[in-house]
Amino acid sequence: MKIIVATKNANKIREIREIFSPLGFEVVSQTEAGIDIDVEETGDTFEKNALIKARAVSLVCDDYVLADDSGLCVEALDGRPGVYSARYAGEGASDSDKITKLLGEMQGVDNRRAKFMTSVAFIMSDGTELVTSGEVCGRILLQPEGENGFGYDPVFFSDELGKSFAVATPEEKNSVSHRSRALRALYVKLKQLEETEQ
Ligand code: ITT
Repeated sequence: MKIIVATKNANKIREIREIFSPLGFEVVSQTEAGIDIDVEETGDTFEKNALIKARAVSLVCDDYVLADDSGLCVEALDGRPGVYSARYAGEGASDSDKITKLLGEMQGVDNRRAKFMTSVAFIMSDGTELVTSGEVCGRILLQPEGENGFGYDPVFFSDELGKSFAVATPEEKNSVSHRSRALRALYVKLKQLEETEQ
């Protein structure tokens, strides 16, 4: 099954491909599909924003479309940056700018608990919409550790892996990540749908 992924984030595409290709999906980015649209993420939840992105791309193609909206929710910051994770340090800010801002806000804060969250929206060619979510718990490190991954990975210490997501290999991150959990839940829903249609 061919799926167009409604994102401009190359790291998300890489991870979605790593997780979904072995399950038999052909993962094509919106850029590879020649779709050049910018969507304003006006929702106040990951679920709403994932649907906004998926619907916008679904309107201009006949293929199955998947969108991922995700972010880091820090307990001591009342869940921020949350849905604003990409824009936390301003439009166009680098990953290291975002990390610097986060570590600044977290200076002297004892409660470092945080979670990554993802909602995935999937739209089928007949218009059927499926939404699933995933999360992974951990804590914010005092300083960045590791070079792998992207975004906030260097300062996110995964409870389950016992290391930062940027020290973890891609396989290790994918074995527990918010994104892989949301995608696996989607896979289960797709299989159930397939079975009820047979
Ligand atoms: P699209 O909207 O085009 O998909 P985006 O990067 O703007 O790309 P989001 O609006 O979902 O995507 O923003 C999520 C931000 O949260 C992302 O830019 C990263 O900074 C961060 N993030 C999401 N998943 C992450 C992960 O697995 N590891 C580290 N940081 C992550």
